[in-house]
Amino acid sequence: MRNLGHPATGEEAKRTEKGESVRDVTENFEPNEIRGGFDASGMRFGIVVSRFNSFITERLLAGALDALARGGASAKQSDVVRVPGSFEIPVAAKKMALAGCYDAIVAIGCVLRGETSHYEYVCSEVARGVQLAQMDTGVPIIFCVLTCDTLEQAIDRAGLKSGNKGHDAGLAALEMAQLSRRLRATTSSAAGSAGGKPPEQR
Ligand code: INI
Repeated sequence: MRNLGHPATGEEAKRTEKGESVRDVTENFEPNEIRGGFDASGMRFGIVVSRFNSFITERLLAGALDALARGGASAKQSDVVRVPGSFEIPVAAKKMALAGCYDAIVAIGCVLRGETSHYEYVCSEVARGVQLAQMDTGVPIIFCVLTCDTLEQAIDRAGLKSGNKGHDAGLAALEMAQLSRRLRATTSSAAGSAGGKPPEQR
């Protein structure tokens, strides 16, 4: 009996409904892969940095700028905006995204657990706010806000034992900036060839 709506298992998994082996049909099947590279040409980047725990955030910023520079970005292609604390990152990042001139934005902060529940509020709101800002605007906003129990954990992630998370964020910004441009180009040409109509109206 056919197993409708469920993933095939065992021997079934190796055959299509017509009985061809899966390998036969996928051998010459090469889908378009749309990827972002790490080339900053023609791109503009925004970086929002929290001054709170600046001992850490300035190191993360240096890491992010290093990654952008290695991707070929000049200083003129990158704008740095400073905010008091991580809680203020989302509003600044969203305003930058709405300006329409940035290909990607990096949000840099460091929240350290204290004795009260303040940490939880700041962490959850900065994460939620950054995600909302990128989903509302469609501009990639890279989340580089360390949320650590101790200063030592933060130091490790700002260039000591665990690399520099700012550098990782800079690379993610390069990749997402280019991926976004490519997706825009691909999806607009696909929409053009389909008469600009969504699938259900074709
Ligand atoms: N902001 C941080 O970025 N990191 C912290 O560890 C932190 N702590 O622990 O309080 C912090 N608080 C300030 C907060 O982000 C706001 O700037 C403040 O509440 C004003 O809105």
